[in-house]
Amino acid sequence: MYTLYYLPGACSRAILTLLIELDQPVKLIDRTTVARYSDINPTGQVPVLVDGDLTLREGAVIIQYLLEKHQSHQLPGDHKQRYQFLQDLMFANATVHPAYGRLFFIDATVTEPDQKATAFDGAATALTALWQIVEDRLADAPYMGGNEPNIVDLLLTVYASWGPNFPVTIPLGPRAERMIAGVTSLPSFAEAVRRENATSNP
Ligand SMILES: N[C@@H](CCC(=O)N[C@@H](CS)C(=O)NCC(=O)O)C(=O)O
Repeated sequence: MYTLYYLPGACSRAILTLLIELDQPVKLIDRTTVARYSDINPTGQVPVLVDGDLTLREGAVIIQYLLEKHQSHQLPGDHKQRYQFLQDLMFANATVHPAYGRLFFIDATVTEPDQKATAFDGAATALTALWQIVEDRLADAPYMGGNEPNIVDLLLTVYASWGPNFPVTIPLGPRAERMIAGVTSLPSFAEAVRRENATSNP
C-alpha cells in the first residue's frame, strides 16, 4: 500500500489519478494534518510518496517511479519516444508548474495594487505563451499522450484549474480546452477528486 501526502487540488491530484489508473491501493494524508511535515519533506511541499521504506519527493521522480515499477505503457521502451515523454513531463512539471507558482507567489507577497496587477499581467503573459506551445503540440494528436491522455495531460489539467483563482486571463486554445475536458471526464480523475474531498472533509 502506498502513502501519498497531498493537498486538495494540488499537483498531487495527478499522481493520485495515476495511482487509481494503475489500480494501486493508496492511503491519502492531507499535508495540513501532519504536525511536523518538514520531517517528511524539508521543502514543506506535496507530493510525497511512501512505498515501504522508500520515501520519494519531487513529482516528476514519483511519476517515473510509478510508471517504471508498474511497467506502464506511458513510459515508452523506445529510446527516442521515452525521451520525448520525459521532455514533455519536465515541460509540465519544471516549466508550466513553476509558471503557475508565480501566481501564488504574487498573490501572497505583493501588496501594492499597481505592482500586483503588473506582476499578475506578466505571469499571465508567460503562461499564455506556454499554453500556446501545448496548443501547437496538440495539432498532431488530441492528447500529449497521443490518442489517450497520459500523466502529462493530467498534470496540465490540474495546473489549468488554478488560473481561475487569480485576477488574470489565461486564454487556452480549443485543443487544450478539449484535452482538459477529456481528462476531467475520466472516471479516474473524478475518483481522485472524490477521495481528496472525502479525506480532507471527513
Ligand atoms: N518541485 C516540486 C514542487 C511541488 C509543489 O510546488 N507543490 C505545491 C503544490 S502543487 C505545494 O506543495 N505547495 C504548497 C507549499 O508550497 O506550501 C515537485 O515537483 O514535486
